[in-house]
Amino acid sequence: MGFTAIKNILAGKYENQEVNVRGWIYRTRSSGKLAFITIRDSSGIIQVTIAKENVPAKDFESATKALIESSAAVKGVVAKDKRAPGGYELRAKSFEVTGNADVFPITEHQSEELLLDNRHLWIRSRELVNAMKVKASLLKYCREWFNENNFYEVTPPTITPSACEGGTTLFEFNYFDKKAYLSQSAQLYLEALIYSLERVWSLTPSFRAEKSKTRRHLAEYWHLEAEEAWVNHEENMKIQEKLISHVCQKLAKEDKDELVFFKREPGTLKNIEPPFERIKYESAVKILKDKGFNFNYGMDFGTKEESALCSDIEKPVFITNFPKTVKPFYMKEADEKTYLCADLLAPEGYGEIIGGSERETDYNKLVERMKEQNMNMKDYEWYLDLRKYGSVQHSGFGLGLERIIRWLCKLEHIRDAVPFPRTINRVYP
Ligand code: NSS
Repeated sequence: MGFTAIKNILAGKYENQEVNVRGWIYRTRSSGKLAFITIRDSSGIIQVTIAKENVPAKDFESATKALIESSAAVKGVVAKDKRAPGGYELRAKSFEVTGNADVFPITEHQSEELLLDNRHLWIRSRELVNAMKVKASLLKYCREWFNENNFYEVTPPTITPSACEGGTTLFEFNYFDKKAYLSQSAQLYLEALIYSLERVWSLTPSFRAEKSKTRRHLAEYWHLEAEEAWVNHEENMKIQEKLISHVCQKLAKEDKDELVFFKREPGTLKNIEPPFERIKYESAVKILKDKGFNFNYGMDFGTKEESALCSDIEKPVFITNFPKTVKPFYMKEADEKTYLCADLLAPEGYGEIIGGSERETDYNKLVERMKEQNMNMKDYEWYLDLRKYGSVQHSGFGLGLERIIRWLCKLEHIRDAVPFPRTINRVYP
């Protein structure tokens, strides 16, 4: 007889049947001849009732002695019981403690720091379990969308000789006595790959030495990036709209329990359908001024400005045509002052989740811009080659997975969108 997932028992599929369940002790309480032990597996939590006379004597003894987070395998009969959390309980016939736990270092109401020090254990918490489930679904639906839309998944390097997003957030390391950097973005490599495959996407860790402490920056995050040949700025935004909408529709349909756990009403995700509003940076500056911000044309948005721009909207919004002074060298110009680019801001004040643009295809313009920004041309020779051998119009974007999870799951802090967060003052465990 195999093992049954707790979720399926709670769904009412096994009433009065004998099942085997395995998992970890979540809560435990006993009084004389009766023990109530809740067991959690990856799918849910169920109460097990152990009556002393119904199980072997050694089982009762070890079950009542076992501390929370001990692992256990239980055989029992499923019974409907209103008093049990979830409406069903398991009446044990046997209860084997398969791995005894020491006193668990995490109890209720712990400090944030203690939880982070014990992250390897805290990832068992319901909040992190549910966030990880939503993330797994998000990845599944993104992959599904790219597969259905003629994109090739590719595997770019994460060790790089140069910056993509400017030198200030680069992690440098010693690479066989040469300087190398952890990748900030796969973009430049994806740009090279479109000449082979036309439409490509990749999922890689990206690294940013972000020196400020914020609730939306990680030093290591998961970056989903796409690059498309023969695609302009407007079509690039349409691709993003369709991808985000697909993911939201699927989550609203397939992942209700996890969303509701985070108080995310699935209906709000169903509404996320194209088109998303497009607001030019210039107009965004006016909006901010009207809201009382001391903000001038040419400045970059910080957390507060972004939040103000997306706090009372229900669908994501594109902020387009940023001034050249606040964006990297590779974007195609819209006019003398601005680029053909867009940041996608999530609703409810969560801020930027995607950055994208059409790319500069003109060799001379790129060289000129790189010189203006004092970039080391030698490091980018290969990238400039791409403009020499069959340059084509192309565009792309990068989506921060943890940023999206933070929005979808209404997380206070981005670190809970990743099991082992890397931030300015934390690299352990
Ligand atoms: O810097 S981005 O805005 N753009 C790029 O890296 C482009 N080279 C992507 C491309 O076109 N292929 O970063 C893209 C997204 C951004 O919108 C955020 O969602 C996320 O990456 N991002 C971050 N997430 C978490 N932590 C940090 N520090 C972070 N930085 C960017």
